[in-house]
Amino acid sequence: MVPIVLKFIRNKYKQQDKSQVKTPIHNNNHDKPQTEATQGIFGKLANKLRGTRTQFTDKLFELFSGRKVFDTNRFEEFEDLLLSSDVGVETTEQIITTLSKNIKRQNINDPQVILSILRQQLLDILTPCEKPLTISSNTEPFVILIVGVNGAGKTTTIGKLAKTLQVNGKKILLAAGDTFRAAAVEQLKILGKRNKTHVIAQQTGADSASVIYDALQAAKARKFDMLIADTAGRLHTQDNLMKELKKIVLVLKKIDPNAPHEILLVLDASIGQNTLIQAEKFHQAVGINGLVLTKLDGTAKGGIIFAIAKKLKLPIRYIGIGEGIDDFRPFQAKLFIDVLFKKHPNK
Ligand SMILES: Nc1nc2c(ncn2[C@@H]2O[C@H](COP(=O)(O)OP(=O)(O)OP(=O)(O)O)[C@@H](O)[C@H]2O)c(=O)[nH]1
Ligand SMILES: [Mg+2]
Repeated sequence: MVPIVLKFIRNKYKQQDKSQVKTPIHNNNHDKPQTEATQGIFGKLANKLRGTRTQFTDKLFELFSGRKVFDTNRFEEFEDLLLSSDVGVETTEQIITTLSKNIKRQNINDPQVILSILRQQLLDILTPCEKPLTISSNTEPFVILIVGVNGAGKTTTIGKLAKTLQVNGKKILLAAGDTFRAAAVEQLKILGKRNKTHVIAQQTGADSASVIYDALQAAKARKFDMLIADTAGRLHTQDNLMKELKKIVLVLKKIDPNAPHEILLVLDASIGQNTLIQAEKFHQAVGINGLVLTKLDGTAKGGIIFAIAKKLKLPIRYIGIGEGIDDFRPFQAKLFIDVLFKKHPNK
């Protein structure tokens, strides 16, 4: 039976919803005691997610505090909170339904216990998406294709990713596959210079697939560990974009049938439910291996991560939490939830 409040929400928000050895690059080490370094990471993430924490966490604590017995009538407010944090109608319904069942089954009314059940439920949604990028030890070069709509943060992510991987000792070549936008090649060259990373580029208007093909040949000949290829976010039509991406994948396979080894879709968290539609289109066209969720710092609606996890079921490899080169983290579900459930010190 659908709880009455869900029917209310459905009506209210109907319009809104439209063979190899692998080496993990990052060790998440959840269970280790917090060292100074991890506390630093926690603090930074808490600070970067303050938009979402103000919108979601503060209101959540308000809703579940000050009473000995939780008033189930307040579920309606809780649903509103989830929806206004961009969790999405379907995922909100699932969260509420599961929570109501748990409360009933265990006959619980202590708000703090309900809150801890909710926390676990949200962690359970995110945990399956915590699958760090792994690099096959016998795949050289390992090819990563970066895709996503314009402005999502692809090129910025390439800079951040290249730096992270270089720190892990990888020799990286970048390919300036976004030949559509005049400034795109230049942007990647500047990033390369800053990171001391080689860049293969041609002039604006060149065929993207042939730039990336040449780059893979160069990466092989010059024994790079990895090739990371940028792509356009917008062409004259979206159809053209998907055709171009398919062509890039095809030509790479002529050199290495397993390439690209990772197609990373970059999604801008601040644009909300549209990310789901974008992801479906890219996934249909080329098959996505993992996601990078950017701009989590610039939004109060970080709840989109739950909709993404629940609906797309794709690994979230990294999160972007700022414009700086170090504002980038491998996705860790428990850390994310811990930060989200951390009370502001002054509240
Ligand atoms: N606040 C914030 N800004 C970001 C983040 N990632 C990228 N940006 C900014 O988003 C804008 C677009 O980033 P780009 O990396 O150029 O995006 P793109 O996907 O390459 O865009 P096109 O090349 O036009 O397809 C830039 O101003 C970046 O600084 C992030 O995690 N947080
Ligand atoms: Mg770009």
